[in-house]
Amino acid sequence: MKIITVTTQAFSDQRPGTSGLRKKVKQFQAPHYLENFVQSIFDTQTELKGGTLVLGGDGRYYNRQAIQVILRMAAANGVARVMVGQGGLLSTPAASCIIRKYKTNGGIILSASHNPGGPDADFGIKFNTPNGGPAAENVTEAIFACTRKISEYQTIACGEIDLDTIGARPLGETRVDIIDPVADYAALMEHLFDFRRIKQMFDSGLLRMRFDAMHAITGPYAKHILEDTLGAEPGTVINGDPKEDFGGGHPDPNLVHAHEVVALSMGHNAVDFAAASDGDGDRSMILGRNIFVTPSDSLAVMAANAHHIKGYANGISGVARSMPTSQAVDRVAAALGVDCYETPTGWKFFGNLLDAKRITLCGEESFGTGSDHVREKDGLWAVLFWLNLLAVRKQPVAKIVQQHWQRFGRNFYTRYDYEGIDTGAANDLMTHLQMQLAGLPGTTLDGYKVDYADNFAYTDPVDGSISENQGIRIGFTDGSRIVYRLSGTGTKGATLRVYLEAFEPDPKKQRRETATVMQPLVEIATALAEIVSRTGRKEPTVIT
Ligand code: G16
Repeated sequence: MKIITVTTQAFSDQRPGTSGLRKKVKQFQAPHYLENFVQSIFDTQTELKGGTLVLGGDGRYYNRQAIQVILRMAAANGVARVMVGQGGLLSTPAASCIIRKYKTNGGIILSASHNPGGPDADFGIKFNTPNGGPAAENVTEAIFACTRKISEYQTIACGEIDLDTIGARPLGETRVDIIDPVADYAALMEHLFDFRRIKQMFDSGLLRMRFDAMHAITGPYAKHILEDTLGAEPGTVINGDPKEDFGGGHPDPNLVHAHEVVALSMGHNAVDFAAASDGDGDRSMILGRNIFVTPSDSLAVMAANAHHIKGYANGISGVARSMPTSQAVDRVAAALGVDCYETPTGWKFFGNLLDAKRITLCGEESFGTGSDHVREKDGLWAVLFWLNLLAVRKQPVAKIVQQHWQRFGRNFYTRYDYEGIDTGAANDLMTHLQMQLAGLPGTTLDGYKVDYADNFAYTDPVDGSISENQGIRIGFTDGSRIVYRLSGTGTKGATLRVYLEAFEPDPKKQRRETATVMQPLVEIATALAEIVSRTGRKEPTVIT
């Protein structure tokens, strides 16, 4: 096998964001763009030489081509073995599961998650470390530093590698294993959840559900687990065939983009339980009959009910949530007497806490929940957790959630996204907020007294690393909050996220409409940041 060294020039824009490097497909197709980033992974993650790499993606446009490029470079860089999901497919949580189960040296996951796919849409790449989780900031910064000075990369010349036939084959000195993308993940789920009980619930016709795979990666996983193994009726999984452009849709499981399954969960003929997952299978949206469970509430309900679930029956060691996620789970942690951590946005910040066994469950408002079973958030896992809970408690979703609010209080929650705004204007808006922080505590905004106002910084309790500038928090004395952040996952301009939360302990007031309850906070948040004049937007692009 002849190794070819290709001369290249560095790009200046390859710093990974919240979750890896995400750009337009066209940018990744530019000569050397993908190769430079991949070589920077091999140059910095030296244990991959002679080691094992897991490789797969969410099946979006350019997935197959990128896998061919990476396999050739892996062979040239002396990787001993590459485990590739059949067809180049691996959901993000399945990749995490496989990295851990086979004690590999890490994985490369190709995905732009919930962003649209297709020739004019988005692509992404991220490296997961041997613990199965997204690389921590010191690793992504090292990869970024390498991309800034790279001058050559290694590859080999070879024909198209067959990605579709399961089995092992040589590629130069490297062994390529094409593996079943579903089997290991499905086995892990069966270990965690009471499949017998869930199957009984489906067999007895007590529960009708729909799962929207949004033409993305979870289709094959959901069909195998929900329909073939657990006996949910055929047709339970909708939009279950992965497509390179996600059927032209936006595979983001929220009330706006997953409207098809939302509609099936509302009205007289509504199903009892519904859910959706995203492009790469790590996000989840949970719906009951005529009720949307916010991701923050879902995390809190899971924490409060974990003892009902086989895999967590011995109790949970602690919980964590990202800073903008509602404080609902904090109240559960207090009641259970376990620690609760507030981390910056980004699943990578949960890794150390999980590895150190300080937490068992964690989650984010951005439709992600997970546990110590892998080191990624996990969409189908969340669905199975709820199914197991429904099988045990034998109550509708709405009842379970309302009883939770009665016991712990309700954290009303909403998020306003202003997508694709001018980057300069977005940065100026954040600076404008920053400059007001010192003067806010003690003042009253439209009847809400400011308790604290800061720019969130996090010191990792395990390794002491510090992450600053993680979003502006304004907390009020009644427990409500406004949080502002700029997204780290967009590919066009800037996205301003405004997160709003209000606490209601009185059960008689917990059934009010979220929009009505949040309106005063929306007005304060909009005025304080001068959103309309600074961004030119009267309304957000998406409200979730
Ligand atoms: C990623 C991260 C999450 C984060 C989300 C939104 O999710 O893994 O931790 O909450 O992006 O981030 P941002 O607000 O910066 O856009 P995913 O599902 O896109 O990989």
